[in-house]
Amino acid sequence: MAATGRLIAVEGGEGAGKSTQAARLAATLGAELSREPGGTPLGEEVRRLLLDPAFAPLGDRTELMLMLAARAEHLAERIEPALAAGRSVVVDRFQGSTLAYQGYGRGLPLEEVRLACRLAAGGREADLNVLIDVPVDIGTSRRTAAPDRIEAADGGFHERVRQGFLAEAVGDPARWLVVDGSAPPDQVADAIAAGVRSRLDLGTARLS
Ligand code: Z5A
Repeated sequence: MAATGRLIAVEGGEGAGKSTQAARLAATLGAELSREPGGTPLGEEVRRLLLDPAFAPLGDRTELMLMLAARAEHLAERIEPALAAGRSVVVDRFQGSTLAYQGYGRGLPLEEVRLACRLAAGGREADLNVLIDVPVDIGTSRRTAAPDRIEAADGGFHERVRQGFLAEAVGDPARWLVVDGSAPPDQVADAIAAGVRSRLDLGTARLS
């Protein structure tokens, strides 16, 4: 295990398989598993409000600020203490989702979203962002429940989100790993393990 914990974010659109793969990666690494929005009692309450269709339409800046309030608490209460104690954290969504959804998707100015993210996170960024990429129609076809407030946005929104994730990954290849999420789950897990192994020094025995 590395002396300092690492923060790995698993990112992607709806139905990409993030929750499935984040849990598998955390188990493989012996890392803590968490999610955003959420991860703390306050964050889970904010998540409930954010996803509730009863609050549609919600202002784009309101949505951004609620996402970031949940993140600030998540970092203070869980992520920073874990990293400081040498424990790695795998988080199901993080800053990449804010850029993709509130920036590219909702259309808030990207530089403002980046600035707000830095403020909320005290500059903390994921050491590695794993983007599980799937076409929007494949992700939507995996839906098993009624759409929440954000899932209910139109297909154009979700396509902008997908292209936004890909643009972020292309723009910062050292911090992003892109895997094909339309492959079977075991194949996706193998691609993620191999990519994480090649990018981060995380006790490679656990990933072999
Ligand atoms: N959001 C935001 O706007 N801004 C932010 O800053 C943050 C978040 C942090 C809630 O997130 C919303 O918050 C999200 C973005 C927004 N809204 N949207 N859309 P969430 O984590 O709940 O997101 P989600 O995309 O709605 O989760 P999801 O639909 O549950 O998808 P997933 O986690 O990517 O997939 P999964 O649960 O692992 O799998 C879904 C189904 O597909 C399940 O039946 C699996 O068995 C199946 N599956 C998984 N992998 C495969 C493969 N490889 N093949 C076939 N089937 C598969």
